[in-house]
Amino acid sequence: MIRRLFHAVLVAVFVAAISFLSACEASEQASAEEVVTDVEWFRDAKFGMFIHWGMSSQLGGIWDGKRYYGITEWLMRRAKIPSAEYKAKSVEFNPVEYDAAEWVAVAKAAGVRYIVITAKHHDGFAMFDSAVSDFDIVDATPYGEDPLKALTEEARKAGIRIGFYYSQYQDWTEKDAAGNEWEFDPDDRNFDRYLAEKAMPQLEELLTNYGPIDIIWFDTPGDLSKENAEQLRAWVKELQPNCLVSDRIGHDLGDYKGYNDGEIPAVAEGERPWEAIFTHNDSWGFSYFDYNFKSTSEVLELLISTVSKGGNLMLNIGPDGLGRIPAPSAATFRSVGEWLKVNGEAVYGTSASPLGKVPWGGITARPGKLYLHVLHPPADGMLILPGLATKPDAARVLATGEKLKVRRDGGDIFVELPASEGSSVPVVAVDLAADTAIEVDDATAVSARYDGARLQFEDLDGGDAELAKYRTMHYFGDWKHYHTVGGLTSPANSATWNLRVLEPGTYKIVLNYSASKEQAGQEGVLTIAGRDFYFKVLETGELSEGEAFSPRKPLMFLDHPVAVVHFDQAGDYELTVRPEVANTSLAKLLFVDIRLHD
Ligand code: FHN
Repeated sequence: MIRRLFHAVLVAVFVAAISFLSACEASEQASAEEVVTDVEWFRDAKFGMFIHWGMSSQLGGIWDGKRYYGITEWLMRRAKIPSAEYKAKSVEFNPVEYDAAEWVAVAKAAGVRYIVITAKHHDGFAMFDSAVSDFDIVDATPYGEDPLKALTEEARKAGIRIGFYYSQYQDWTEKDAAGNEWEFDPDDRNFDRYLAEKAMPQLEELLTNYGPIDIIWFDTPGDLSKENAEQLRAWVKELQPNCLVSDRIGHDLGDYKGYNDGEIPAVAEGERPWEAIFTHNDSWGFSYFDYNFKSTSEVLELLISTVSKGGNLMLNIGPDGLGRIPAPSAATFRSVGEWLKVNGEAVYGTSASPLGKVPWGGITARPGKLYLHVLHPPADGMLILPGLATKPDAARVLATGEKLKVRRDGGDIFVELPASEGSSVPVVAVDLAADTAIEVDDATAVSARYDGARLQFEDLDGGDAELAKYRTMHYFGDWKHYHTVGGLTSPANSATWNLRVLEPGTYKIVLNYSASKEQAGQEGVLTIAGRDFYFKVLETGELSEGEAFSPRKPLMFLDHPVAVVHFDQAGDYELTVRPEVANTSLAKLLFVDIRLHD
């Protein structure tokens, strides 16, 4: 077992002090040419609200009586609607029930620290008063008002940062922009002209007429040149030096890192602040037929998974054509906010977990403290803190202040959560002793109290497996991401996990994978506690001949039990998976489950 020794508290305090000093130095040194944007507010914000709202919200995914399942803000492109016809529909967009104060009240109650709203999406419709184009909410609709004015004012009053989404590359009503090949020939496109005549002037409006704007959220950079992306970035910074630019400006020119829609990274890359972007149901814009709204616990799980890896979660809502936030979204955001009201200390301004993987939830940290977010409370309440070598000074339930016992058992430290702890997702605040040492424990704890354990790519301890990422849609555009263990092409390639079995027990070992026709039939072997268990990969899902993988079809994952193992004593074990003979990559292995087998 590999163990790395860190003096976490000292390191954290030192790092915080250094970054504070460098921030001060940086701001003193910043000259007019070299703009240094403050990203620290963003790093600390942790929870944001994304709002997709435009004239497509009125259509809600329906055109000419036909339902277009999937993300509704793409309706114009999916139905290949001619610009003139689409534009003519703007007379039906009359969001008379829009109430900026009410939206901000929901955001405030939810505890979000920033809001990003679509100022212009790919359909080219401006949700603000634009002198550059008449295709905007003030000039082209009976509503005739600028909703962004009220929203920015209300957000600022509530102390919530505000950002504008701006589609810089796709604009389906403009022949010089990208995305509308059903009407315009891409060879005739003059993108520089589009930038000069529409995108840059509209950005100037957005960054001049609404006070300080915290983020310009660019999207789908496509084949936008580096020069164009630099030009856009420079323009934003010239107009508002403190405005952050999202990652999807392209060419790695964003002020922070962003991941794909609906993706939490297996392992966050680098030191930059980052954002995971999810929508509350499966569509970004309002849909008449998408009811797959995440529950409060699902949102909390997303939030905790993100913040325990050091990132921010920006969660989207899609208000309807009248300007109403869908009731399930308002309710869920509000109840997430209830949780944050008592547990916010464990979220805002925290950093990633310094410990190894925990089977009961996630951990966040700040100097001298750990926060244990208990998503899956074990029946006996014993929360293992893998890698903590020094017994903490104290532990208490954040919501109630109730003091909890901290116990050392063998080499491990456990916090005892009372079985009676009623709150959904309780959080425990742990005060670390001044000289706390953290040994990053790479092994995954296996115990009956956690019903076993799950091993994923990010938990690998050895071998030479590679991260194989797949994304597929169910309906159009509702991307699902899978981080699988790949690269197992020969017996010499193995995926290895270290296990720390906490007490004797019997477990069933289940591989969860997806396999194409090509992968099916290959033999693999799982080795544990010195025993080899052979298996043959089963085909999952129907794929047409020669088609290994299609991002437009759901990937089907199968539970394939391959072993029952009895550990007759607690201790360290190694589990490996490898192909028996050289072939194509063994399978798209999503996880290995070690399930209690009583
Ligand atoms: O094409 C857009 C989509 O409509 C939506 O705005 C999402 C939100 O992140 N961004 C693009 C796809 O990644």
